[in-house]
This record gives sequence, structure tokens and C-alpha cells, in this order.
Amino acid sequence: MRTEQPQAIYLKDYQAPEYLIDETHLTFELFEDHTLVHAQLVMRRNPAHGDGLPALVLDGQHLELLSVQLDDQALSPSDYQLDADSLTLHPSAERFTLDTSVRIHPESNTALEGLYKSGKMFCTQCEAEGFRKITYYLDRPDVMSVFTTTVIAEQHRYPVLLSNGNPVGSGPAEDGRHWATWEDPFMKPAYLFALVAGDLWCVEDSFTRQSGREVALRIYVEPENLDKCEHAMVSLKKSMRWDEEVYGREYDLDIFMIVAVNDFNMGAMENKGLNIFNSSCVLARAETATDAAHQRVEAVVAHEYFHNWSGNRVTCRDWFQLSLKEGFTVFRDAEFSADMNSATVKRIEDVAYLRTHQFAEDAGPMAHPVRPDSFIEISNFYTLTIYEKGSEVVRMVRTLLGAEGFRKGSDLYFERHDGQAVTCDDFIQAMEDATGADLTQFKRWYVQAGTPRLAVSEAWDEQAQRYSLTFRQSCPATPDGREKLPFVIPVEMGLLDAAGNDLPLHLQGEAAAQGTTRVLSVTEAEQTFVFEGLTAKPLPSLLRGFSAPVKLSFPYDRDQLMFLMQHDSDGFNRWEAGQQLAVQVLQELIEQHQRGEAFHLDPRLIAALGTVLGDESLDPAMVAEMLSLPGEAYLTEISEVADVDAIHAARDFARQQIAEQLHTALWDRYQANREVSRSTPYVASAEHFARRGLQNIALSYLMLTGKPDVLAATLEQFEHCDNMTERLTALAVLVNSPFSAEREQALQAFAEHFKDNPLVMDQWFSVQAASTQPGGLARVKALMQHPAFTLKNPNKVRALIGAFAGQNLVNFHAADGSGYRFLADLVIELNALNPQIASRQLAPLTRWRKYDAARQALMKGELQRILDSGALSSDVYEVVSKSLA
Ligand code: B3K
Ligand code: ZN
Repeated sequence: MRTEQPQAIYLKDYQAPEYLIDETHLTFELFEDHTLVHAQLVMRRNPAHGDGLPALVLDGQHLELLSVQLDDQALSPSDYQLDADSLTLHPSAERFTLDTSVRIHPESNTALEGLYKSGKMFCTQCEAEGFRKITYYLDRPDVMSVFTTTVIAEQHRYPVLLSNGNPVGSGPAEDGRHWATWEDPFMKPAYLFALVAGDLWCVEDSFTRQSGREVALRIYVEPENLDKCEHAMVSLKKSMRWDEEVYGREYDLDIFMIVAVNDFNMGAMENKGLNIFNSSCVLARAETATDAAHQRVEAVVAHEYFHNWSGNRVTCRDWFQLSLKEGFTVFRDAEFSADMNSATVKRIEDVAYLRTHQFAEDAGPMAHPVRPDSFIEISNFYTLTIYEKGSEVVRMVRTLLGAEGFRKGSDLYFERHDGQAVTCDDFIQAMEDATGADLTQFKRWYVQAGTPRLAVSEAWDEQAQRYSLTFRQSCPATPDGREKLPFVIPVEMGLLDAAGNDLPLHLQGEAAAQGTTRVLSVTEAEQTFVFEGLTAKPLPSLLRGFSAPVKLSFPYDRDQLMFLMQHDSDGFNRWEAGQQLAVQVLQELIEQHQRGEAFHLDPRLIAALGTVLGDESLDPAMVAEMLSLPGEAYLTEISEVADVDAIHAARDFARQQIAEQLHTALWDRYQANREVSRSTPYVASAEHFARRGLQNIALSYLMLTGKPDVLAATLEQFEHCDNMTERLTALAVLVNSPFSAEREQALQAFAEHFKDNPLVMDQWFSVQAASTQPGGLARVKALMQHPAFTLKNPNKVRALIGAFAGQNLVNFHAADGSGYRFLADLVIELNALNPQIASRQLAPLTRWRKYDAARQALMKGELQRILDSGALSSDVYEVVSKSLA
């Protein structure tokens, strides 16, 4: 917390470090009421930067300095300057050793950054700037050092003492204490440092590298969770194999450890050799974790593991380059998940997420480029833009270079920059050097914020047998006021004939047709591509696989969309056609609601979904995806001014109609799949995720009919299933149903059964927080009083408050502003407790521009109230002040 106004820092001000740290020797003495940290830093002047011996400014926050010594000289306070964020010294030689001792208080650290306690264990979170809360240091990613860490703690409470690298010694100490020393031979920045101490048990396995050497694999958890680690372990081994096969990357230490902690600000952290995970991203077994949770565990384990190369071996020069490691690693984990499961379904999920949430961010007050120019608080920049859009940018590089070229580029990147801290430009340079491609214009994706629009129109020349597509790109203004120059937009496309077959694509100027799907590179503000040799006007299939993160529009009519839904050879675009059809139909309903007319649903939507539902040859996961109407948040995102109530009413009406008119087909598919679930034990595999996905969406539709046989089926599933996917769906279906007695009974039974499992209780909170039944806010407030709820645990905050404000749009946006007031009160409270979580929860209020004047005024009023509430963390200050600017 600070009193002066936090200041922005700029990429253009980047300076190389004046000093380097070759070796870092740390000793931690952990006690119940404080911790002592002794650091010995072997340092030298950076020969590559400037002359003379400038002052040495070390970062440090909330540290009680006990002693400081330069070489053999103990320093007195007159030898250095100390302030709230730094310690300044005056070295007199090019090389020196600095020894400091500080006292810190992990036991009262509720921000969960630096060294803190999660339950009974000690753990760390240093990225981005948490290491400075542990000791005085050059806490910046371009200062890389070799670390040796000794941890000393009470043997009985903390039998397991871990840090990065390999264990090199351990033994007893005085007073019932013991010690362990770890050595990490790889140079790393301080943000990858980790320490864990606790009464932990571990599941052990091993992995044999392609080159033959064994790696010990360990997942450490509290004893009651030992039976929930297998899925993560299997996922880890798959990830290690995949990175060898697809990127030629081997693991480099003799041991790889994962530790699960309950109190964690995000999903997980890739500390070298010692990944620390939110328990929600490690623990999974049939009875307690849903299919979605299983898939998330697999993806997050992979993501953190992949960071060992994209992030750790090659790291970021500065935090403006964050997407260098995050965008690339998200791309890598997405490809991994696509390979392990259904690639099309994975793509659909990712695109739906990107378009709903990242597009909204890109259109709001916090919009920033994939490589930001400035920030106030770096923690605020772990965003959808850095991660998800960053991944799309890497995907486009691969689309433009082809899989082989991309692999050459990534090989060169890893080889050239191993052990270095580099920039997004270095990444692109390696891609160019390996392939000879020119990505100069492409790099605008890194510097221009905002989601480009791509309006496409067609022209058909019957006589010349020519079909042309004209692309017009533009990009809306963003708060940085930067001029938008044309992007390079790879548009993967095909042309369909009247029977739905892909036509050969013969571009004007080429000697012959080349393939039936190809990538057009749109590089100008307006550009036309002409296809020759066509005997009839074709139907275009554009942006296949969502080949660029843009808002594409083409004037399809509904019959054409239905045709594409059935015939497009690209699975993603079949889904996309269905979504566009649904959007058109829903927007019509929204307008009817606004005009006060009775709803009239275009029957073609039902017909199209009926066809999908009846097609037994389709992947059930695809059927489930196609049956899912665009969400309220997405409908909000694509509206000029979002009418919350009309969107909700329209979508509800459409769902109700689908349920009633497709009742028989839904019932058949539900029963057939429930029967398989009943007769086969739970398997966490793509095929069964798909099947259960369809079973469960069918059940949620069926309940809208309110029929007694559906209630009976729901109760049967709730009571007799063997897994959390079916149980939680049944619970959610009851919670959203009119059957209040059954709902209360099920909620109670569930809570009673799972009261000792915090992750399951999170689901219980979420299901209720997301229920759009009236009275949502009162329910959430009551749930905050539940003994299992605490504001100190980020998972609980996300489960209850995040789900309410992010998913329960009708209740959160109640016209009286009660939802906004509630969220603002919470942010003010959380600001003092955990600034990162406070600032994340704020996101829904920052979207005020999307709503009507009355709501805008209420939302802005609450933002202003937060701003006026006193000393704000830099996290909350940045988001609130930018939202009001
Ligand atoms: N690199 C971490 C995120 C750290 C967030 C710090 N506020 C997890 C990940 O992206 O893998
Ligand atoms: Zn990451």
C-alpha cells in the first residue's frame, strides 16, 4: 500500500542492468512468527553497460534490514540509503560480494506474493516482482544467477524442505530443527525462485528421456490428497514426451517437482524444477473433479512444464516482453491439448473464450498491445491479451510459415538464446532467419492494441467465371490513441460448390489451381483476391480454424449458414456457421423484446440443431458444442449497447423452444449416454468427456420443460453417478430448476458429503452464484457467511464473487446497482488483503461503456467510490483510474 500516486514505467526507458549477480546463496530460517533471510550475492559491474561504478540500487519491499556487508566490511546506516522500495549502496570495486540479512513475516502475508503461508506450509510466488519481498536483490528478469538455497526449519512441522534444482545435502540442526540445501545449476532470474516447507507427502514416478537419462518426478501434496495425483502425473509424462517429439525439447534437471497449495493467486507457477500449483490445477479424480477440471489439470501441467524451455531456459528481458513466454507457452499447451483430445473441440473452446473475454478486454479501458508500452503494476498485465491473443499471434506465425518452417524457427530460437533474457523481436528474428520470411509488417500485432475488423464482400462474374473476395480491414481506436496501420491477416479459406464440396482454388495470376483450402495473406487496408475457372458462384468458407483473431463479417443469409453447418469441410467453421446463425436469430429476439413484441423464433435454428442432434456420426463433443448457444457475455460483447435483460430473456426463450421442440431427440441422446455412464466406470478420456458433455447439455435443456420424468432422471443421476461431472451437472440443473424442495435437499446433501474437500465446495459455491434465478445477490451474500467461505482464499473469491459478477449477468447488472455496490465493497476490502485478487475482481466494472446510461452512471459511481476509498494498492489504482479516464 502506498500513499503517493503510483507511476507508470515505459518500455522505451529500458536500460540494461548496471550490475550482475553471478551467484546467489540464500539461507532461510523459518520460524512461526518471523523468517530470517540471509543472502550472499556474488556480484560484478556489467561490462556491457556504461563506465565507472554507479550506485547499486537493490529492490526490496517490506523487509526489515538486519545487517549488510560489502566484501568483508560491515556497513553502518550512513554507508547506504534505505527507502520503502530499495537499498542503495556504493561499491568501490568491479567485483564484490554482498551479504544481507533481513527479517520478513510470511505468517501474516495475505497478498500471497513473496514468501507466505498456505495453511500450514510455507511457499513462494515470485513472478513478477515478489522476490523483492524476500530479500534485497536486482529483481528483474534480465539479471540471471545461479542459486544455492538452504532452508532451516522445525523438523516436526516441516519435514519436507524444497527449493529449485537438485538436492545436495540435508541434516539435523539444533532445537529440533533440520536443514536441506538445493543447488540449481541453471542461470535464472529471481522470479523463478521457489521454496516450499511443509508436512507434505509425495507421489513418485520417473520419466526416461529420449536421450536415455531418467528424471525423478514427484508431486507433493497434503496427505489427504495423495489419491488425487495420478491424473496430473500422467499428464506430466505426456507433456514431457510431447515436447520431445514436437519441439525436440528435453528436460534438463534430474528431478522435476510439483507442489499443490490451496492458497494461490492464479493457476500455477513454472519455478525451475519446482512448479507450485494451485491445488485446483493438480488434484483430480473422478469422484471430486469434473471432466473440465481434468482437462484443465492436463493443460496447466503441460503449460508449466513447457515453460521450462519457453520461459526458463529462454526468458524475458523485461516484463513488457511477457507474451514472449506466455503467448508462446499457451500456444504450445493448446496444441498439446489438441493432440491429446479433439483438436476441433479444443479450438472451438479457445476461440469462444477469446472472443468473449479477450475481445472485451481489447475494447475496454485496459486495452493494450501484446507487447505493452507501459504499465503501472505488472501484475495487472497477466491478461487475456498477453496470454490468449499472444498465443493467436504465435499461431499466425505458424500459419504463415507452415509447420516445418515454424519448427525450424523455434529450434533456432531455443538454440540461439539458450540461457538468455530476450525480446519478442528476438523471437520473430529467429523465425525470419530460419525461413527467410519477412515478418516486418506482421510485427504490428505486437504493438497495436484492439481487435481488427475484417469486412468481406464478394463479386461474381458469370461470364468470366471469376469470383472475387474483397477484404477491408480496420481497427477501432484504443485508449493509447495510436494510429492503426494494416495488419497481416492470414485468412485460411475454401470455396464450396452447390453440393458442399470444396472447389480447387485457382487464384488469378497463378498457372493452375493449388489445393482446396489455402491461406490468403491480407496485408492492405483493402485487398481483392480473384478466383478463376469456376462454373457457378461458390459459397466461401472464411477464416477456417479461426486463422486470425479478428472480427470477420460476410453477408451470409441463414440458409447459407445452415448449408455451411452441414457441409463445410472445416469442423471449426461448421460450428462457427451455427454460432452465426444463432447470433442472427438471437439478435432478432432481442429486438422483439426491446420493441415489446411477443417472441417469434426463426424455426430454422431449431431445424439446424435438430439435424445436428440426430446425426449419430458426429463427434458427440461437437454436437454438444453446436447445441450451446452463444453465451450472454458474448452477446454483450458483440452489442453496441448491451441490453442485459433483453439478452437474457431472448436466450432463455430460445433455449426453452429448443428444449420443447427437440424434446424427443434430446431425451434419446440423454438416456443413451446416461446408460453408458451407468454401466461403465468413469474414464478420463476424450471419448468419454465428449459423451458426458452431450449427456449433460441434453439434461440441462430437458429440465427447461419442467417435466416430472426429467426431474426423476436428474435425481437418479445426482444420486447414483460415480463421478463429479454428472453429479455437479445434476446439481446445477436442479439449482436452476423450479423444483425448490429438491434443489435445497440436493444442495444440502452435496455440502454435507463434500464439506471437507475445499475444491468441491468451490464448485458448490459457483453453481449457486451463477444461478440466474431471481435473488442472486442475496444468495451470494448469505453464502459468504458459510463456514467454508473465506475472502482470504483466492479460489473461494473466484468461486463465489467471480462467478456471480462474471457469469450471472442479469443479477449482477440489476438495475438498482446493488450488484455493482456489492462488488465495489468487496474490492475495497480485498484491496487491503490481496491486491492482485482485488484488481482481478474489478474487471466487470471496467466494462461500463457497454451498458445503458443509467447503468453506466452506477458503475462509474462505484469505480469512483473505490478510487476515493483511501490508500489503494497500485494494482487496484491502475485499473480504476484507467477505467475512469
Ligand atoms: N507465469 C505464471 C504467472 C505468474 C503471475 C504473476 N502474477 C503462471 C503461468 O503463466 O504459467
Ligand atoms: Zn505461463
